[in-house]
Amino acid sequence: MQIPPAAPNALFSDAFLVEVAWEVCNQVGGIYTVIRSKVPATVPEWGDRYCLLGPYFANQAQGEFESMEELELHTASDPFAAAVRTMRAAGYDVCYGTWLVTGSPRVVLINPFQAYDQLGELKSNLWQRHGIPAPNTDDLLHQVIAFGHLSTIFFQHLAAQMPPTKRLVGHFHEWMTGVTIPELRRLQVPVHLLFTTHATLLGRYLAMNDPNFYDHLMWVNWESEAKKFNIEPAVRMERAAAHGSHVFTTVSELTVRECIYLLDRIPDAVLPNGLNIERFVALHEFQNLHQQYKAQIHEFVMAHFFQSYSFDLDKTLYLFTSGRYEYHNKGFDLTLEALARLNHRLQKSGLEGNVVMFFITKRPFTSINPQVLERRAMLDEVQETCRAIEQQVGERLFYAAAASQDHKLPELGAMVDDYWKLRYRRTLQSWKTNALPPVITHNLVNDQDDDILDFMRRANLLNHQHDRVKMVYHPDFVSPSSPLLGMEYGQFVRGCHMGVFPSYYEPWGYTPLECVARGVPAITSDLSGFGDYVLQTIPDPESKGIFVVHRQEKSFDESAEELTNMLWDFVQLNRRERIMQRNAVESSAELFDWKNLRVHYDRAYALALERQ
Ligand code: G6P
Ligand code: 1S3
Repeated sequence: MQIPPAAPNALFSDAFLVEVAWEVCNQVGGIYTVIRSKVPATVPEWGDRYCLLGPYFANQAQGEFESMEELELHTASDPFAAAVRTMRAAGYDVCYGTWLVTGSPRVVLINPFQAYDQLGELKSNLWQRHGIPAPNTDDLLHQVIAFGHLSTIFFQHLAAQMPPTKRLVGHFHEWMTGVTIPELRRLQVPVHLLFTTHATLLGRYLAMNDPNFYDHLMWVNWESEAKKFNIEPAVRMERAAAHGSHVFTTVSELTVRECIYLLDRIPDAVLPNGLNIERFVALHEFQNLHQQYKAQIHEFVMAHFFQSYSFDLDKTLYLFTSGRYEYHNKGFDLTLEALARLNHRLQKSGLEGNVVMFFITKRPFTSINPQVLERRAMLDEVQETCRAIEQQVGERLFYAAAASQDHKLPELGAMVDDYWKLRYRRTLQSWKTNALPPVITHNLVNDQDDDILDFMRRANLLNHQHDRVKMVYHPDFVSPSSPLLGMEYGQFVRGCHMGVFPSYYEPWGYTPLECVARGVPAITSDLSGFGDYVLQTIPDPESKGIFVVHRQEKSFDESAEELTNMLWDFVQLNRRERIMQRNAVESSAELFDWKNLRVHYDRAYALALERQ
């Protein structure tokens, strides 16, 4: 992989950096992962000269943020603390402390609601000074405007606290924080400004609504489209930030195209996303974890399917996709089509084994399907009965062995009490059913109008016994407190065999990278920033277990066939080959470590410091 030369560190020794994001101590989506995972690589470079800034939301900050003691704040000598003190003296409610994540960075959080009484004036200023309209009905916009105003004040105070020989860099992520940029320019506050867009707002809307988005991109009239989708204020904020910053960046070459056509500015740099990769000293450890978490998934699968029919778990592969519910953008449509084709091929072939495919996403639901819960509870009952029998037989066998004269293994069935024999039979009798295993684990609010379910019904992919590809649509994120898949998302990923993410629109896309970081092979697409980056930087990515479906200038059918072939090849690997492939995936994870990718940020900061 080509890594650009590092910017000389001396460049930054006289600079302070504030990184501003809506998702600091406030998890919403992918930007949280960017900011949080980058901290351990940023802090060693910037040290005490680095601070994050975000909005304060009490519920979200709880557990993420630790406030600095008053006494410590009063005596702290850094300019961030000094700016917080002067803001407080001016009557503002500003928190200063530590973000409780690896790297423990300093963080300033400002409650946007304290400026709500000035919203009328702030909106009118926005319109008059920057031509940004703001309706009365959108509360997110209100929060953004209020936070933008308070962040501007923070930067004014901070700039005033900077020693004369020191320089200040402000790095703003996404349109929600970008509204500060044109104000800082208007007020001529001495800050070197960077703006990073992680996706253009309009691009996402257009991609969701236009099947030929990439062909039409060059001809889009941003203003009329923004009005059509009712997102004009946010789009204007995004444009103002992109045009007002000294250095404008985005996360992938794909988003560069959107920036050019939808924001009318060519980004100065691309800042690819990384992760904080933690590798085990012993290679077999991550393989053991796969085995351990796969056993947990086995339990779910037994509960879900075995009441209706059973299959050999040792010959079952677990595939999954996950992410925001954007049926077309996330490539759920392509994945389903390929799975239907794979099912057909497997049925025709003489190959053994099954595939269980998990769709992990978030949809409004009323409850977990009681049938699914009941299946789980009944499996627990089967397990409890087996354990009781095991214990009874174990104790009696031990006694019989110690007392034995003839060294023969006694009849084990005779060692079980009638009570447990009957309970075993009763449990198993009520365990079996003729009903098919449900394809969805929860009761959706609107089950009649769901694209994933629609496809499964149309394609008759409904978990029949003869289906070789089984479906589990789990419309909620995986969490340790769930009674179904009670595990962390990362553990679930480790337990699976492959992640499938052939997105149509994906500025970067962390999901395949999260697989790679855990040594799990992944499928991505050349329309996702990550896939595009892989194609450009990794020779022969397939040998590293990273597969890129070609979607650029390909029809849906062609891409579906390519994806089917990838899955087909994967299901034919034997265990040894899968283990070797996982080793290869895991060994390539380091390429995506922030320790290597941070250099792109360094170069952007160096450029911003050159520009005034
Ligand atoms: C890991 C474990 C092995 C296990 C294998 C199963 O490598 O260390 O003990 O046999 O996983 O791999 P599979 O791809 O069949 O789940
Ligand atoms: C965006 O979050 P999203 O899921 O709305 O930013 C992420 C981080 O850069 C990126 O991975 C993703 O593709 C974008 O879409």
